[in-house]
Amino acid sequence: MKLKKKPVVKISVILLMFLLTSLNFSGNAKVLNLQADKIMLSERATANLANRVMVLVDKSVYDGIKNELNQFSEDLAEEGFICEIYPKTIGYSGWDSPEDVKKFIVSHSSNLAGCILVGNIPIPEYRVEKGYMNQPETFPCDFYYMDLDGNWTVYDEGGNSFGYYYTIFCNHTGGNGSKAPEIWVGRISPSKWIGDKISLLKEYFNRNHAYRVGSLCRPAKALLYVDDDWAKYGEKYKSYLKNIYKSSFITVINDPEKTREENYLNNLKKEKYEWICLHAHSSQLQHNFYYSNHTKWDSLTSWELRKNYKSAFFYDLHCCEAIDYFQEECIGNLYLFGNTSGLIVIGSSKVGGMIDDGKIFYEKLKSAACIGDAFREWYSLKGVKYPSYCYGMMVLGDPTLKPKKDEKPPSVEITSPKKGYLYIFGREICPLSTDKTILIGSCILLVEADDINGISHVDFYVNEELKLTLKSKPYQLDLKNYSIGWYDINVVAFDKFGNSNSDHIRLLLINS
Ligand SMILES: [Ca+2]
Ligand SMILES: [Ca+2]
Ligand SMILES: [Ca+2]
Repeated sequence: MKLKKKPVVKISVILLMFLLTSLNFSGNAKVLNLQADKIMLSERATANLANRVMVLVDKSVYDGIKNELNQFSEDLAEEGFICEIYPKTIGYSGWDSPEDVKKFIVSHSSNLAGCILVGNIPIPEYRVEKGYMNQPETFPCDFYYMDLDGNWTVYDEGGNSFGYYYTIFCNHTGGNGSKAPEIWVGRISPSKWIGDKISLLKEYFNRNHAYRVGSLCRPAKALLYVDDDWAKYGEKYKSYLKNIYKSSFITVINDPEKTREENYLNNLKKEKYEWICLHAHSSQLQHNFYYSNHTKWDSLTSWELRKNYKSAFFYDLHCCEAIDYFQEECIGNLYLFGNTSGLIVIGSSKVGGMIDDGKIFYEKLKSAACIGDAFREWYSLKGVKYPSYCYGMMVLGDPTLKPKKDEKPPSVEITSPKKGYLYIFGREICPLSTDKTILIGSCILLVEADDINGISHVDFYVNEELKLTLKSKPYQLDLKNYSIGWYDINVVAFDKFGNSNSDHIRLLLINS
């Protein structure tokens, strides 16, 4: 039966009078633990960390990305960095060689946390006499820019196809300083092969901004993907990742017959993970995944990574040569620019990588202010000791980033009954001229709660007493057993990181 409007209004007036004269009125229940987003304005300053960041920009791309770089600089300032941008011509009239660039960095190194190299900044190379298979190896080595006071012997130098002088270094010693790095370095340089350089750089800095302000986000989940030759170390590697991700938020895939190209790609395409750690045999342009008892393999090439997947933000590649900058279209660079979410890629330009499989890096990252700081510490403690295995380790992307802790509370709302409405037997009748709700007959209270990292549970308080805890949907409380009277109902939703948020309703129940 459809109720006519007039009698309902009469009922609401009568009930309103009851409402206003009610002795039970006790005001709003307190809001529990409502958290706001935090911005740590001077985290680096209070922690007494070096806080200058220099962005060295290839002049040929600078004009096209000026606005994005200014935004980047403002974003870094919000996080306690002082960001300085230095555009310069690459070649004879500007930065012509790795030594030129290094000289510039050293002469501006006071309170310097790190450098970000944008565009075709000269690539230092290093030569080890006994590299892979005990043979000499020469490879890109940005570590040369990270160590500001050690001694690097020139092995060879000359003109190269990039239009500046190449320099190959060897025999790195502490000299009058130390072999350990003083700063971190990150390289952001798309190749023409991937797409239009200016557009790719704009997109990179735009998503960097989006990540910082929270509009680009993923669940705090990591994928640890380990191919056959390291499969048995899956749990060990997971224990490293546990420094930054909750155990239940780390997916380990290490079944040798499962770890294959297609399976990896399917995981890569999901917007499920924030961090991907991959252990797989690789070369500059591909990963190889073994199967069929290690007798066959299939390959994922960098070509296949040019598909604009909305993949993870952070990549830790335990993959030989994945960041070999002799190939600008190396697979590492495709993780950074071949999709719409790459922010940082850590990997090696040579055969080898992190000799401790990242143990120290992840331990440091737990408390480090940014990935760059943890990476620099890993080099100091591990990398410097093993030139022939570790000196190819580099970071592509912006090392000031770090996976965010989830400090954002979930959303929670009592969607029914609505505040300030009259209900008869659960049916919404009309709004009242008050924010209190009146229920004639029983009703089910419905709550919607959501969070990027999932809801742990929802608590229902009735007149400040915890009546119900629900760990899964639907989040609802049936009021049928409650007798006539006034009720303050507070619902508190918790996400899986312990952040909470609440909603409240005060209602009059007229029940039989
Ligand atoms: Ca040093
Ligand atoms: Ca496999
Ligand atoms: Ca959250």
